[in-house]
Amino acid sequence: MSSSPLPYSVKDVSYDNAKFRHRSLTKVVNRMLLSHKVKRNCFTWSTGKFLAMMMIFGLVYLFMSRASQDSSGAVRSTIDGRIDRDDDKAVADGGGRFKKFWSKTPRLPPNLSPDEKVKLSVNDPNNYQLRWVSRQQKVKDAFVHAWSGYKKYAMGYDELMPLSKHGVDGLGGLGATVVDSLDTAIIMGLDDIVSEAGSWVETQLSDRINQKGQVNLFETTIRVLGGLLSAYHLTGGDGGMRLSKKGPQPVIYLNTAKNLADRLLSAFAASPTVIPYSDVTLRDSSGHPAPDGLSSTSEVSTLQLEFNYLSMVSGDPKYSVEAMKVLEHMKGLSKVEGLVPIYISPQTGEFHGENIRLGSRGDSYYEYLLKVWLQQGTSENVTYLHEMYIEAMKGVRNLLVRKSVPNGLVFVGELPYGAKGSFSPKMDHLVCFLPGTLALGATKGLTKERALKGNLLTFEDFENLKLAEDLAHTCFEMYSVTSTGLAPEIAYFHTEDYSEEGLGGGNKSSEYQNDIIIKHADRHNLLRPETVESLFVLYRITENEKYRDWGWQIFEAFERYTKVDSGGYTSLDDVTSLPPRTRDKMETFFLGETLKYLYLLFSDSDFIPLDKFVFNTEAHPIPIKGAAGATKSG
Ligand code: DMJ
Repeated sequence: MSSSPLPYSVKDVSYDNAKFRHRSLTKVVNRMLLSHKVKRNCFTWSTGKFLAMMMIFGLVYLFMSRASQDSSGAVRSTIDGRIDRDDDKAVADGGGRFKKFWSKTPRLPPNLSPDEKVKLSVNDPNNYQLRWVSRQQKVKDAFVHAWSGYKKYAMGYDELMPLSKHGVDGLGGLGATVVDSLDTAIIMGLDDIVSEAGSWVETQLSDRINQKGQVNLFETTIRVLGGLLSAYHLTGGDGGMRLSKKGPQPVIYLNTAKNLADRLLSAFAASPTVIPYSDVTLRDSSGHPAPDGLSSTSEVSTLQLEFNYLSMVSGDPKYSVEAMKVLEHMKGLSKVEGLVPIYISPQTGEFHGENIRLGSRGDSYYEYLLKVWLQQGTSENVTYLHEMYIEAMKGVRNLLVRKSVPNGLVFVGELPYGAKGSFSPKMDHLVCFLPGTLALGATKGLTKERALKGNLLTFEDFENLKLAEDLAHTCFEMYSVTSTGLAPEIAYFHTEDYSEEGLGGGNKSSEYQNDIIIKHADRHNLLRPETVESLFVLYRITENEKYRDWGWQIFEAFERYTKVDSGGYTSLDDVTSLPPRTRDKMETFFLGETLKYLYLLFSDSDFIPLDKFVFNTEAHPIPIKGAAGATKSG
């Protein structure tokens, strides 16, 4: 018996599924009718036989289309949306019906548990959204781990020593970790922690404030006062977001903040000028200068967001009035292209010395020039702050920005002897707040795309945004260049005028191994937030995914080298050696800032948006006048 050729479609299935998918029904029937054998029969058969054959074809066709529709319906109800859509297309196309009829029963995915499904989807490179949801969850887990160590061994102390498993009061004894962590827990939706921290604040903090001794005005303002005010707003005070219903009524946070700020005001009252002293004794509300009589420039100019907001919500202007006098006074002082020395005297009201830097004691002066202007809704009364900020950033670009050799990393150095003295290619990790501030200043919290569309960027804004991106890259490379993937406290940069051999970060595969110099005394890492803070702001503004990827790499390095099994995370002594030597301390800003910024880096961009909130220098969000309100929760 001679074998008859297979119908075209069936033959095709075995060797070219793709081609088959694209054939239309008409084409397939035509091919069948015109196939060799059918052609011959058409010429030899009678008209009756021919008509009978056509009827059979018709019946077969009807049967097949029915079967195909049934089968596609079943598939639609059992498999995921992507296959569903393919199916719809196939049903609309007549060729698809033949395919369903002839092809094998579709293979359905195995029945997976929800967890397995998330794992599977996360590994799918296309599944961008789920990947970041899962990474955000990892950051949340890290926060829970950090808090659990603190709660177990150090509840009520300022900080946890996670290796020796006890607490220490390095900030005056106001339970700084509790208050610094509170709004992070609120933001992450960790209700149990909000309850624990909130009830500690309600039952313990006022007594501490009434009884404790000496505290630093700046540290207490940014961590404790800032933390209380954010908690107040984020739990519904001042018409805020009500992210958590746990813990005390918001007014408890506000009253505690007022009690604290009333005492902190003594640093202003005791000073002969508008520049406050650096310290306060809480129990008797007295202000005191530092032993050398000087205040840090950044410290006296980094109180205004908090004091302004307290005045706004309490209805008492005194806090804002005192704090703003500092900035108004600084406006009139002479500067070097907008840059200022890192010390100021409360006795004379003048800057002291010539040391100019954006690292310790200088940093947040520049940050608050911008943020206080933003907080006040860019009102005309504070335009001078924006002018001071713009002038200072021009000064940074002219006097402090250089490129390293051989690979051209852009960095911000220092002028320890003023503008006429020599340049130092030293950059503190603290300077890594600057990329975020520059980007925020350029678009005022809008995305770059929106700012471009609205034609809102000036020449200065473009320059600052470019510098922000270059510096963020450098800050990230300060991590990548080390063996642990974690940045040192201070880096030096190899330039035409400066080099030192044998002080690399230890990661031989980094292309910047010769650009970055890390001295022995600077190799520690205190779990600081500045780089991830800038990555968060830059991601929100540029929407460039690389900033999220960099943040994730940094988070993984924290997980690998700083996590302590019994609870908490520890600072390191040397990021260039493996395994790294550890220090026994978990700083409060790891919970208040580092983990919060990582969490927000991986969150939706309309959660705590940058055009409605400013973050104080300790990452406590404060609403912008007239802008905050209806914001997405979760
Ligand atoms: C924090 O307390 C604040 O971010 C401050 O402005 C600088 N230092 C630490 C974090 O590194």
